[in-house]
Amino acid sequence: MTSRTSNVSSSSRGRDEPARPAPTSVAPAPPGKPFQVKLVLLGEAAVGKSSLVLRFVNNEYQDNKEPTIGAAFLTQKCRLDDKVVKFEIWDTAGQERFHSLAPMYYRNAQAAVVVYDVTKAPSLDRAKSWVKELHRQANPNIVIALVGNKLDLVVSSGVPRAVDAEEARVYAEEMGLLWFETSAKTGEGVSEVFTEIAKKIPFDLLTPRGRPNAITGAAGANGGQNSVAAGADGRVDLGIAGGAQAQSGCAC
Ligand SMILES: Nc1nc2c(ncn2[C@@H]2O[C@H](COP(=O)(O)OP(=O)(O)OP(=O)(O)O)[C@@H](O)[C@H]2O)c(=O)[nH]1
Ligand SMILES: [Mg+2]
Repeated sequence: MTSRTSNVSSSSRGRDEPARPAPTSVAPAPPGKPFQVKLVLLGEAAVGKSSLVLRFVNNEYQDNKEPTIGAAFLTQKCRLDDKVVKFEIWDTAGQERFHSLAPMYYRNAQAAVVVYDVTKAPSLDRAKSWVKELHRQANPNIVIALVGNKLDLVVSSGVPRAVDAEEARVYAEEMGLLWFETSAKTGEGVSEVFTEIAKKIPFDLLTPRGRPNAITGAAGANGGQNSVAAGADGRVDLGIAGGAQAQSGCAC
């Protein structure tokens, strides 16, 4: 049987806001608790991390999205065969001044999405250094996806490609990573990133709702939400898109 994921609910909210009700037009979660998967996004500034999350969670896109300060926290649920996976997503700030905060967000993460911009070669170098850091310091079972974003620019806007797809794919294969090219703007490839990550999570090492597990060190039910840290300037951004209402149209 082929694996299938579908969106069952989504939210984007600040720390103190109540969870939003699940959209009504999506399938209800099957009985049983969801598997909570802590996922962190890393990558150079302006590669489109927040835009990818906004596309995945709300199926929206904003031109000229503002840089993330500290980190943003969002959740999204997907159904995968007989289980529900609840992604607890930490969208980190790519600006160098926030680098020292990153370990707080990738610590105990079960998945990481490392993003580069297909039109900016140095962003792949930065992505490679994030992969190295994750391999050195993150959970040894972490599922890592390398994602080349802004594909629309080379496909339909005539911007020259700066990162060869084959070179990135081979690198990802050698490092044991999933690899995708996406456009947060058009939505191309975005849901696949999360679908394929969900399929690779070693659920036998997790417990429903992500209770601490001796093997994985998986975060507790509120593990991610509690690990909030102020940015270098003392600010924390826990919202996205001004707390935009979650949409049911996610392509997950
Ligand atoms: N053409 C195009 N532009 C994109 C895409 N994704 C993001 N952008 C634009 O790139 C800029 C940066 O996007 P963000 O999502 O804020 O990037 P980020 O990686 O979260 O940046 P930081 O929060 O500073 O780390 C914004 O102006 C987005 O609108 C994409 O797929 N295609
Ligand atoms: Mg951002």
